[in-house]
Amino acid sequence: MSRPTYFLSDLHVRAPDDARTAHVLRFLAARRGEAEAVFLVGDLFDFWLGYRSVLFAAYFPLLRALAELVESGTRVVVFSGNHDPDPGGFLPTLGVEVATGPRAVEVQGRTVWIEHGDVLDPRGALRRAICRAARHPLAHRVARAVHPDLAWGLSRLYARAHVEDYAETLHPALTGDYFAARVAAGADVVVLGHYHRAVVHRVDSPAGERALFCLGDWVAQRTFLRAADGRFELLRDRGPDRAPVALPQGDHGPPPTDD
Ligand SMILES: [Mn+2]
Repeated sequence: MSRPTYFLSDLHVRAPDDARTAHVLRFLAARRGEAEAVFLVGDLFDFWLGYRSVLFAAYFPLLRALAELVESGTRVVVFSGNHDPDPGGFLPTLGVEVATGPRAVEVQGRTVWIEHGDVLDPRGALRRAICRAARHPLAHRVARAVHPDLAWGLSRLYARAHVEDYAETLHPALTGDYFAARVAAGADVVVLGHYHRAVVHRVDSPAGERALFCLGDWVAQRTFLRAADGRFELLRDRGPDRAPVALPQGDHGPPPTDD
């Protein structure tokens, strides 16, 4: 029997030691030797620039956790997001694979289409334009010309001004036309990050179940997708002492009480 594979996104890790980072590090540590693969589907870092010779010190615990996961025999794939559009050359030195665009992968006999989702955001042309600009190599060159300490300080201002709106449900264009097009192109399962909503959208077809999952986040949702024994389930982490709970069909925001 194959080991489970995991997908999570929008961890938005920023501090070396806050509660969010602690949850992420605990989750990744528990995957050592347990997971076949872990796909981190964008915005793993709240702010990251792929400098040639500099790393942000706040990310040392997270980078160490990724390296330890690789060393345990787990495949680790990091997708770029609109907060970390320029992965740079360091992550591959840890044995981490980097994807700067969509990827189709085979997981437990299913074809899984994975992308962060920012450049197809149906909520507005301006949002898409900003995300496309953030992914342009010239933007990365300009940003890397700023002193790293200054860039880090500016990114913290941006983070403070940027609060997720969990009231907004997923746009029907994603579960409609976008999903249909991906399935027509051969996907059995479609995985998106970026929207911070935890979405389970399963559709029965004559060829078998097809599903779209939006991964939620680790800012307020603590959600992840697990593929085990051929079954894909979106789960909510509830800490080290309680089993995660599976989310039902639907579009979910954070639970009412934080635990
Ligand atoms: Mn994003």
